[in-house]
Amino acid sequence: MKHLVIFLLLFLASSPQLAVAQREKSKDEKLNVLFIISDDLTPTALSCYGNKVCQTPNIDSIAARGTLFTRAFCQGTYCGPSRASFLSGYYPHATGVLGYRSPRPKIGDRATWPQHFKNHGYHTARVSKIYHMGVPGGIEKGSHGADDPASWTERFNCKGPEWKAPGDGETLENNPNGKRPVVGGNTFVVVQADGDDLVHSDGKAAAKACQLIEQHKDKSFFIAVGFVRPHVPFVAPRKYYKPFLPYSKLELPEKIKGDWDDIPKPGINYKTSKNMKMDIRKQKKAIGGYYASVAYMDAQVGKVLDALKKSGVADKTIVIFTSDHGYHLGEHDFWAKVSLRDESAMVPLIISVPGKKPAVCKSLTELIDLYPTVSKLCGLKFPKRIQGQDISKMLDDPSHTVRKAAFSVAPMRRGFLLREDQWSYIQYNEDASGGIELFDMKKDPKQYTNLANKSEYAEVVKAFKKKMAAKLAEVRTNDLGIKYKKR
Ligand SMILES: [Ca+2]
Repeated sequence: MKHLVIFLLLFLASSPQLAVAQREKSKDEKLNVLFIISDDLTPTALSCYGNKVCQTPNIDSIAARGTLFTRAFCQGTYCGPSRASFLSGYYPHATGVLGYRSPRPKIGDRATWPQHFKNHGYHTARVSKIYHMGVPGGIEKGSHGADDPASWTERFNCKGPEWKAPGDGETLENNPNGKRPVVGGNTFVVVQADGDDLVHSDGKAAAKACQLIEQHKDKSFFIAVGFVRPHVPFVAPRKYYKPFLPYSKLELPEKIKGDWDDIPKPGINYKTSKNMKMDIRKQKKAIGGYYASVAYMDAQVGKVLDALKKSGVADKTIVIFTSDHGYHLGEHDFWAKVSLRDESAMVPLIISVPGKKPAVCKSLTELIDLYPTVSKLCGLKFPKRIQGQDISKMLDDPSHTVRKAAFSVAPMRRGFLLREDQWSYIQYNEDASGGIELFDMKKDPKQYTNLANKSEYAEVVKAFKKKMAAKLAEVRTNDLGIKYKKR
C-alpha cells in the first residue's frame, strides 16, 4: 500500500497537468512591491530610529516586521540627483544628473528600476512624487515634474494647496520683524491647517494608493507612493500639532561655541539659523512643524498599510519605506538638506519581505542598492550595467556587508562624501581645493571636531583623497558613453 502511494505521487508529480498547475502557482507567488518614499525625511525624526518626541507608529510597524537599516545613505543630498540616481541605477556623476531633471536623456532606452519590473510583467503605478517634482510649486499645479513616463503603466499626481491651505500660517525664514506673509517656494513656513487629511496632497496620495492596491491585487504590482511631507512648507491638519505644543517645550540640538571655526566655507550649510534669521522661538517652531508633518505623513502610511492588509496580498508583498535624503533640524545651527553630515546624507530605510524575520542591520547601504536588491528578491535578473549592490543577503543575515564605504554627493556645494565605519570624509571640489572635513565617527558621532587639518591625521586624509579619486573613476566607468567634465 505504502509503495502504491509513493508510485501514485511520483506519477502525479510527472503529469503535465500538475506541472502547469505548479507553474501557475509560482507565477501567483511572484512578490509584489509597495514602495513608499517620503520627501526630506531624516531618520532621526522617526520613533523606530530612536526619536522620543515624534511618534511614528505606522512606519514603526513596517520596522517591526522588516529589516531596519541604520546606516543607509542617499547618493545626492537633495531631491533631483538622489531620485534620478536610485531610479536609474546610476550614480549622479555617472549620468551627470546633478540637478532637477529626469535621467532619461542620459540613459537612453536602458530600463529604470520600475521599468525593469514593468518589462517583466508587473503593473507599475506611480502615485505623486517619485522622480523629482517641485514642492510646493509642482504640487500646487498637480503636474508631472521631472517624471519618466516609460517607467510606469499608469501615473497619478496629487494636487494640494500647500502653503495656501487655510489655517494659521507663519513664515519662519527671513522674517525677523514678523511682517513677512506666508509664502511659497523652498521656504520654512508652518501652517496649522483647517480641515482633514484629504485637503492635502499626501492624504490624496494615500487614498489613491489604497484604491490601486485593491484594484490590482490579483496581478503582480509595483506600486510607488510618494509623500511630499515633511518637505517644506510644514503643513498638516491641526490635530497633528497637538503633541508638539507649546513649541517652547521642544528641545534644540546642543549649540557648541565656535562650532563652525574648523570647517571650510562650503561645509557651512546653505540654510543656517543665522542666514535664515531664526531666533530660538522660530527654531523650535520649525522642529514642531516638521514633526507635525512627519506625524501626518505617518498616518497616511498607516492607511496604505491597512489597505494592503485588507487586500489579502500582504503576505506576498514586499514593503519598502525610505526618503530621498535626510535633513538637519538645527544640528550645528544647520537646517534642511544639502549638507553631507550624517543627519542630511543618511536616510531611513526599512525593507519588509514576507517570511523573513525582523532585524536591525548596521551595514553600510546606499539607496542605489534598491534596484538590484528588490529585483533579486522578486526573482528578476538585474542588468550588470547598474551600479548598486545586491544587499538581499542582509535580510537573512544582518551582519552581511557589501561595501566598506558609502558614497554621496552634494553637487550644489561640489561636495563628495565617503562614509566608512570609523570615518566621515568630505571634500569640496574633485581636487579637494574647496576644503576637507574629517570626523572620527567613533569618538565624535555628532561631528563637532574637524580633524582634516591636524598633522596626525595627514595620512588618513591622504588615503581618503586617493579613495575618493578611485570612487569617482569607478562611477564614471560605465556603459553610458558620456564624456565627463571635471567639476
Ligand atoms: Ca527631497
